[in-house]
Amino acid sequence: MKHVTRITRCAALAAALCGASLTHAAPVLIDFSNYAATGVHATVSSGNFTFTPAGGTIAVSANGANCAPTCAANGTTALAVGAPGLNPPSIAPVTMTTAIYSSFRLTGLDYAELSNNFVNNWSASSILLEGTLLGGGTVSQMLAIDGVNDGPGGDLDFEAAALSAIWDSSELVSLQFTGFIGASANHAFQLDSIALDVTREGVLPEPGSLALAGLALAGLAVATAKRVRLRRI
Ligand SMILES: [Ca+2]
Ligand SMILES: [Ca+2]
Repeated sequence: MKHVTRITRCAALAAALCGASLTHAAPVLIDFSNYAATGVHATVSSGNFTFTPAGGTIAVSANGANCAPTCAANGTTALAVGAPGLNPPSIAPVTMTTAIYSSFRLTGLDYAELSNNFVNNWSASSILLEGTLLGGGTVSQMLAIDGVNDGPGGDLDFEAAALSAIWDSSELVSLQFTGFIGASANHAFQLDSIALDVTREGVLPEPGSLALAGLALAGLAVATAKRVRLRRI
């Protein structure tokens, strides 16, 4: 019985030392700063996340450049989602996924119109966010776009999302974005500064932690052997 108790203590110690390193949570900011200029792409990647349209292509916009009429600008590069008939001809939804992290929580997001012109019916007036949860199920929120947009002028074209509290407790494996005008989907918009708390499972313990765990286990084994030997004498 005493032997079983010692084994249990040893296993508990190993779990305490090694288990803490198996899950790693950290903030990540997706700001598309790894792109230097405006360009059209099949997919766009930033911060170990990839944005893929259901069809067509998507773009990176550098301070609203290369747009007619003037596109929303925030002085940096941003993700530009188009619409059928535009360049890029993005087909909704655009899905954000990662091959690095096991799950993530959405903590912040900047968004804007693609253009300052709603009249031609291709720049969205709202964006639907749909998150797929780790373990199944979905969460969603509709964000209204304010229509304030003067390109690289003095107006604040991008707005910070007022995120629902549901995102605080939602561990996501993917997040989809669809631009709407009323009930009509597949319209253009921009995204930037997507803030996340990411979780990475299965990270190996740091070499220092492993060495400490090894030393602690070796120490326990020596102490146990000494006690056994002492009792046998
Ligand atoms: Ca940016
Ligand atoms: Ca705006």
